[in-house]
Amino acid sequence: LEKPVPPSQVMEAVTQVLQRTHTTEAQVMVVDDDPQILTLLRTFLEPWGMRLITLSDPQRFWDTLELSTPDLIVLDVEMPHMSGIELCQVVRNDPRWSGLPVLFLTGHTDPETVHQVFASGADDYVSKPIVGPELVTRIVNRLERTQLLRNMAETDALTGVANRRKSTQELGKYLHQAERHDRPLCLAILDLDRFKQVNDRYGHATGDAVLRQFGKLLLRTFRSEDVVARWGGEEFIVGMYGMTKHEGLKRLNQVLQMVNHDLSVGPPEDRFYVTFSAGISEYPEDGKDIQSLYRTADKALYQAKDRGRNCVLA
Ligand code: GH3
Ligand code: MG
Ligand code: MG
Ligand code: MG
Ligand code: MG
Repeated sequence: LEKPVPPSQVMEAVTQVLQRTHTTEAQVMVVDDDPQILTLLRTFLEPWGMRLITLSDPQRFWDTLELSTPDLIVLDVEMPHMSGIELCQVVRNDPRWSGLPVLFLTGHTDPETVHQVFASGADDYVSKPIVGPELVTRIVNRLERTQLLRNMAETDALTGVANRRKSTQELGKYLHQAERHDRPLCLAILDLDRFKQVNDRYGHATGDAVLRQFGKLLLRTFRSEDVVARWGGEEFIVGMYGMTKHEGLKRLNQVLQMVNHDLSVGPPEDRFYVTFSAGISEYPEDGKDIQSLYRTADKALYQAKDRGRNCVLA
């Protein structure tokens, strides 16, 4: 089953990759009809902090996949009832799992099997007998690439806060949770005041720098579980699970004070003090979906602008 223990340099290389990537907390789902292989993978992967979900019956694959939402799956090629190749094809055609990395274990490395493995949409394969360090590094590299792509797809490139796509997903999850547990959720829209002036007076690059500083301040200020995102242009949103409008208003006013105190640009004789206006809505009283919550918050934002800006209204 197992090739001889690898030399210490190899283990050192694995350690380096893991230190670089911080992917050790990943959940890895392994499907193999051979229980010995499952045990072997446990001994290889668990010491690196990976959490394993092992499955010897491929017929339980879909239920397990939905329940455990792994970061990567490892599939055996030959199993009773269903081959790993068939499973991989279905995974790739399901939008929920199409981005999930799939790695194969196979005893057959003939060109036809290898071709079928990759044609099914696999990302990589490891041949049996399994060599521990090779398996670990292949898995870690794959997790690293996936994480990188995910970060790029979810992050606003200018400010580093979440982008619209990511925040819409997150808000959707929180709304489900709020409904299930009968909890409030507070949505705030923040729009920088007279931001066109920043660009006109100091140039676009300075405008960009202000947006970056503003994003940083928001990330510093809100809880890690809050949804902080750039919705577009000089407009940001914050979603606060479990918070009422009243609590949200209080926190946004604190942020406004910080911005008033900390954010300004331009030379002393031509200083621009950054301010923002914000509107707030609350689930469920102002709306039950993102669109209606957004609409209500946007109305409040409009009123805040109308009232002279640099204020928060609910
Ligand atoms: P108001 O107080 O009514 O919101 O005034 P405003 O000037 O902020 O609003 P307006 O919608 O007229 O202008 C928004 C400005 O934000 C114009 C646009 O050039 C600028 N902006 C949007 N995105 C970016 C960006 O990524 N970088 C920079 N530098 N400016 C941006
Ligand atoms: Mg098998
Ligand atoms: Mg504006
Ligand atoms: Mg505007
Ligand atoms: Mg705007």
